Amino acid sequence: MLTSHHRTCHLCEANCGVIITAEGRNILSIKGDPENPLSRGHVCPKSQALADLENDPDRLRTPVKRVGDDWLPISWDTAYAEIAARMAAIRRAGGEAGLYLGNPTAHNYSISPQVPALKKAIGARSAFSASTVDQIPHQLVQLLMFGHNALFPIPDIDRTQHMVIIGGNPLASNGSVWTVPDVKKRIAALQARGGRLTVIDPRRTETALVADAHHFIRPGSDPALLVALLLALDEAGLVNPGRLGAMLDGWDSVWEALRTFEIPALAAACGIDAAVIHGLAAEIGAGDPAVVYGRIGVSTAAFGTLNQWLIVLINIATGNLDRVGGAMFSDPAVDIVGQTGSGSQGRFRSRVSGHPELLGEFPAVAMAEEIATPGPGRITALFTIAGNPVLSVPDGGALDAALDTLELMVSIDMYVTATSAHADYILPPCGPLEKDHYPLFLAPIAVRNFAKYSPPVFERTPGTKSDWEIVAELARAIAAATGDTLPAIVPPRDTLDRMLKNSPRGLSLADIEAHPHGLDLGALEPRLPERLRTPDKHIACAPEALIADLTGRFADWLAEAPGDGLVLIGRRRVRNNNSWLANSHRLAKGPARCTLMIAPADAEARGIADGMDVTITSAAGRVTIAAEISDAMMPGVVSLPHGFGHDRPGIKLSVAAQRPGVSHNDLTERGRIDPLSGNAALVGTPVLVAPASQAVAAE
Ligand SMILES: Nc1nc2c(c(=O)[nH]1)N[C@H]1C(S)=C(S)[C@@H](COP(=O)(O)OP(=O)(O)OC[C@H]3O[C@@H](n4cnc5c(=O)[nH]c(N)nc54)[C@H](O)[C@@H]3O)O[C@H]1N2
Ligand SMILES: Nc1nc2c(c(=O)[nH]1)N[C@H]1C(S)=C(S)[C@@H](COP(=O)(O)OP(=O)(O)OC[C@H]3O[C@@H](n4cnc5c(=O)[nH]c(N)nc54)[C@H](O)[C@@H]3O)O[C@H]1N2
Ligand code: SF4
Ligand SMILES: [Mo]
Repeated sequence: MLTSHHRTCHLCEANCGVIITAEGRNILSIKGDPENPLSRGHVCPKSQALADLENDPDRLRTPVKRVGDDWLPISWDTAYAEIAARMAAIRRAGGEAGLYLGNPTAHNYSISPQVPALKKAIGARSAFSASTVDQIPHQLVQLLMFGHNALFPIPDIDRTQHMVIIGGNPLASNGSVWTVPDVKKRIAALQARGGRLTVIDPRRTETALVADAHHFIRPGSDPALLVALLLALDEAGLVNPGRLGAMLDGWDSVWEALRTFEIPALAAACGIDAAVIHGLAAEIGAGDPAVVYGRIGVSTAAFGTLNQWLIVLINIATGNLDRVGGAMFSDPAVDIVGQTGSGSQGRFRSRVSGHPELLGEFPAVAMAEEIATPGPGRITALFTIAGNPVLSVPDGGALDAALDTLELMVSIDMYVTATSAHADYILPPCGPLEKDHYPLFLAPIAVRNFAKYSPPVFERTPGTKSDWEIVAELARAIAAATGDTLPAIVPPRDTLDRMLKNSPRGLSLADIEAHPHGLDLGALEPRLPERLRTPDKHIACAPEALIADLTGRFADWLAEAPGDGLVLIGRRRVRNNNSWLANSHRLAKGPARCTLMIAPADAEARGIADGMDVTITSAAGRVTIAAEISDAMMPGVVSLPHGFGHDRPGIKLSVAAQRPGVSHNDLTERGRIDPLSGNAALVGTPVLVAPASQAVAAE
């Protein structure tokens, strides 16, 4: 029998509506849902991987236990009992447990409500997640300025007249911290109404190619551009916060700090002409709605928090924060802001490097040292949920080695990956289309207020479990073994229904289920000052830590002469998804995607020809991969995608293994972080690049 299912693609933040047609369990087609109010029929090639994931023979179907180099299928009860007994013994002996939550936990609404129970059961002091290789600087800035870490300003691309994208490539990524399906059409619409897109990126990206202007920038130097833009606005008399003026605290202190800098030196430091900076300031300050947005290239940088703060300041200075066509706040069906604490900072510190906790977590870069460094409090048991930090976190080689020293490691993952290959037990969730879906964390950052619930497409295969059940049941088993008690498990649909009803819109899950294409809750509307969570409903423009970072660390950096060697940045391609979709037949097709892009002059200076194998060496490690000579690269900058390296020992990904690539994070350094947020500085790693034949000859 043919069945048709309205579903949300959960693979990336865009949350496109799809229509899946199936005959029994055989998927016949996956198409965009034209009636989805948010995605309007858009899908990208990755949507087709939903079928590959469901059917992948490499996907684990039962819990497995490591026996030597083999994996022995075991029952859930046996897995829970053995893990619980081992964890209880570790706790009795005073051992510490750690937890890593990977990116897909943000796309599975039912997992996170169960995590606190597991954290309690294993007694974990140390939680790590993908947040600290990603968006934590946004959250810190929002906590400091708006009073809640989850108050994300959303670029209102559909109504702006000038969008500036700094260090983001939504044409490949489909948008991030910005749920904006079909961004290409939205950009075309912006241009059709006479608006402009400017892209600032060290690579002429897919997004740069459709932009009205693109400027190369020296990796890591973005605060120089952002400060210069603010000063240029000021010089031209274009600082005009408008109605925001009454809400601004510390505005004068901001300018006092900014005016210690001068545009010529800043322009020289970022590699963008002063005239271009003045021109851009004139455009975004002209009074039409405009919005500046910055993503991975500026978040995962040594000045990540400073960058995000300066971006908010520009949007304030031009009167575009909380303005139609500017950077706006949502009114989502589930209001996370109203139902969670604002966020914590610095309540305790990590054992080895003394990193302050932020939102209850330590930086992901600290995981390896917390496992490897002997002494009381050392992590000897690690639980990973939907994460592959060996490939995703700086200095994967160090983590690789550290994981082997653990007494117990449990991975909740459906594959044997570079990370789960180290586990003692792998507990796999059921197929992705056997789970329900709600965009709990993504709907609140969407370009329209919307809600969509997707029931499972297929009935659960007998004997399989959803992630949330695994986390909840494992927690209870461990608690029972250690003599703790945990509250009864609340099914996720009930939690979701309660969160919906407790939100200002007061919708129920049934209300949302009545709209299989998704429920449009309207365009974003101005929400300040009511939406602010600061005690006085003011925006704290001059957080002490940021002023100090600007006038201290950044000023020192600016005074230093720039290095003249190559620096490495990353890239995303439409057909990749972080470390894990490489096992999809459909996505793996086409040209090799793990290549080192290098500018023609840099290649020539090193005797590198197109397609030649080159070695890339950093302070953390060395890899060898083919070069791709491209004039899309800024001279002095090379680009390598992350999430590859699928030939590490033990990995069982037969499609991915055919073209394994190398891991970018064998080159990134654990010591390069943004000290304010603990975020990894993934961009701008100093590297040496040489023909592989020379490296061999030298050894
Ligand atoms: N050099 C460099 N490194 C980076 C980045 C970069 O730009 N450059 N980007 C960083 C960013 S932004 C992120 S978000 C991180 C991501 O890094 P991670 O947090 O490690 O996430 P993924 O690489 O997406 O790995 C997801 C893992 O979860 C499994 N998985 C997928 N879906 C599910 C599910 O539904 N349930 C369960 N239980 N498991 C599932 C997959 O098999 C895979 O092993 O990487 C970061 N690392
Ligand atoms: N197809 C696909 N889509 C994805 C993902 C994926 O792996 N594949 N991952 C998802 C995830 S987890 C995330 S977080 C998002 C990320 O979404 P985006 O941030 O849009 O994705 P990136 O392609 O990493 O874009 C970062 C850009 O920053 C540039 N850049 C590097 N260094 C600098 C710098 O110092 N300054 C400036 N100004 N720019 C710099 C890079 O050249 C790159 O073009 O994508 C999501 N969507
Ligand atoms: S853009 Fe993202 S959500 Fe949309 S189809 Fe592609 S992977 Fe799925
Ligand atoms: Mo991410």
